[in-house]
Amino acid sequence: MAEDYRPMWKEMGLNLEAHDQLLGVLGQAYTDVFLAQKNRPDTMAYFDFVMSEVHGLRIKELLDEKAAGRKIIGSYCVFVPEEIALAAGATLVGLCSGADFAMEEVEKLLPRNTCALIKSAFGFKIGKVCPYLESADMVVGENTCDGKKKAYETLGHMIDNLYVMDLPQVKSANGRALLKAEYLRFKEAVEELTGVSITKESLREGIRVVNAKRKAMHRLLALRKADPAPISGLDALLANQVFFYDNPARFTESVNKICDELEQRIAKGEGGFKVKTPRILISGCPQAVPNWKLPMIVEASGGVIVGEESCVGERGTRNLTDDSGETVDEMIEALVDRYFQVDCAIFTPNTERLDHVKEMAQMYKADGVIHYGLQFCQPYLMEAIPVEKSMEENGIPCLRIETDYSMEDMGQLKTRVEAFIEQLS
Ligand code: BJ8
Repeated sequence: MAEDYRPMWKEMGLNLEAHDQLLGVLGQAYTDVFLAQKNRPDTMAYFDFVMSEVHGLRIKELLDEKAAGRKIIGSYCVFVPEEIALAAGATLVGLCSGADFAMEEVEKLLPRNTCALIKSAFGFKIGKVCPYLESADMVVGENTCDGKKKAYETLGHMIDNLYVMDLPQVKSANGRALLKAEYLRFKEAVEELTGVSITKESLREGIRVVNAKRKAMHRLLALRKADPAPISGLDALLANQVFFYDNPARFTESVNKICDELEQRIAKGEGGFKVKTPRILISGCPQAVPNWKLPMIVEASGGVIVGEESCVGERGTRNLTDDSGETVDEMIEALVDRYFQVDCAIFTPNTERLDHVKEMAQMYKADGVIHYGLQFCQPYLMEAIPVEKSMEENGIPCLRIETDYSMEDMGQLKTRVEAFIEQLS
């Protein structure tokens, strides 16, 4: 980071010492994992810059927005509609975190057998190391898995601006009605926060901006069908991660630039990997920054990741919202239609997800699927078994991984992943 942001962090109330420690770990991991890759698209330089400024320039932008009267809304789930935030003149940022922090303190508040994603969110709050969380005027939790649902009860005592969104668990008419009611309630809460009434024009614009972001991600994913793979899974995952906190218009433009470069690479038969490198689809829990453990292992073990069936991936970005509604209510309906298709493992039954994993494996010509389950994540670990069965029935090799954010099992994971990739090639 070129500029000294310490005064800014101090003013935000961050714990400077702990924050330095976190940034040091993040910077080192980024250098070791991303900058060490070969044959990266030149346009990934934008994401290198974003990551170098992840707690710097981007936070300054958010604080400048706040100074100009714009509100910042933080979210832990892809069910929180960015379109509504944008329509009310607010900015939505993702808060899920992918690193262990202040674990001893966290385990005084949460059972040890809580998934790493939830513990990480608590660690970042306890340690006062997340400028996104500290800058948020409203933090949205959601009733999804039991772990998150109950954790928000405790988090609510630690932050005074927590808003909890109820979410359906069944894809029924009642479930859809609940989602619509909750989106209307969220719209009201955001309007109250910002003092801005959402109009059909502003909602249409919010939908347009988010659709453009998602379309750029669809384009990127489609290009990954090529062999040789034009981009590493690590770089594609990074784009999916940055999706949650970058300025939306700038993000869209940057991903489209990457796609332009990848199209040229593909036309010349070039790629980041050799032709016929074993192609892997990752399916399962979200991988938030800086959780790059599994893709790093896969791509260091002779494979290339060609898709992510994940909320930090295609589960989060697929499907656009129809913006042709004539009224706010019609557009809210369109949002509900779009989001109700998200096949998170909190739904029961959730056979759509099995179909989706199979479709993705076929579409991206994956030689195998690795199911990524965070330890203690019941919804995804439970679904890992039917996913594996469905893959077997369709002749697609599948490896089930269960892990956390620590590096202790790296050796063991590498051995298993190497053996799996060996079997594919
Ligand atoms: S829509 S996947 S972002 S809830 S890993 S906290 S499920 S125990 S994150 Fe998610 Fe929304 Fe669903 Fe997507 Fe619980 Fe599992 Fe932890 Fe998880």
